[in-house]
Amino acid sequence: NAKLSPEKLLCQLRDRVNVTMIQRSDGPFGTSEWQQYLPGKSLSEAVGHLGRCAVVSSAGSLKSSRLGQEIDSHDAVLRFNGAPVRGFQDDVGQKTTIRLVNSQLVTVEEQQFLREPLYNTGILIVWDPAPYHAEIHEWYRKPDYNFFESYKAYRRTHPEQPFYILNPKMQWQLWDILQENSLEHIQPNPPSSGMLGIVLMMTLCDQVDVYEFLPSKRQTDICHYYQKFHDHACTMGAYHPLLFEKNLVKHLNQGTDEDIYTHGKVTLPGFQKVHC
Ligand code: NCC
Repeated sequence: NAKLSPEKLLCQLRDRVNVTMIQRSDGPFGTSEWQQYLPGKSLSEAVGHLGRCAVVSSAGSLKSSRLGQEIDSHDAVLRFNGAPVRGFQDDVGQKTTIRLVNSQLVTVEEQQFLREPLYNTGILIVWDPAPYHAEIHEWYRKPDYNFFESYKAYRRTHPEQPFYILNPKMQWQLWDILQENSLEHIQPNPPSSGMLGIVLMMTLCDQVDVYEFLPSKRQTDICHYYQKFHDHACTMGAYHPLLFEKNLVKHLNQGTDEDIYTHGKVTLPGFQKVHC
């Protein structure tokens, strides 16, 4: 399916996907009001150098996986949206270094987002689907979900917790590479939080182990490990080009097929370890 060798593809990802957080110098965020809200430290200053990292998808197949200890043995753990750890430690671990949330959660589920202690651990990053290769001003005027007020409200109540806004240019740089390496036309919607998080961790860590993004033998139609809801689209994708993301990640895997089958585990190198 993929057209480039894994080595070349890694170089494309490293060189063409610009993973940055919104900074005080980014156009519409240059106002004195925004200066009070955006974190002073950069993300790399906040996390430091990371060795082994784990990315934990929210898939139902994590249920009964007993991967918790293995996940927690990593230097940093990335989780998504409202994925809980309390009550699920045996399967998903308890460490949360970074939590990547979408703007829909921050806006539509604002009351829970502002109240739930789940969000108070680790570094938060929010992302919002932007128009294809939109300029930052255009996106700022018309975000998919207008999460900016909720972001500010959260920052006022948790000023010490690092909370970043992902620069939206990354999603389409990544989408272009997904499209170029697929034989079919991909729906023009941004990659899932899962895929964005994987590439984010490849910029921060020496090695990235991804759990249950490629489903193991526990594959199920249950959407999340923390809910009883069934939907095939959670694993295969509907809005997000999930199937294409998974094909790409499979192509890049440096671990074994056995690890995918038994643990849903994929191993990817950090970009600093990639030689182009
Ligand atoms: O479900 P979601 O994703 O929060 O899952 C996080 C990431 O885990 C991977 N995943 C999840 C379930 C599954 N069976 N297989 C998987 O591989 C995916 O990579 C996914 O990105 C999102 O991407 O942000 C998403 O968010 C939810 C929802 O908005 C949040 O959970 C907040 O409530 C979306 N669901 C709906 O809008 C109903 C989902 O489409 C995408």
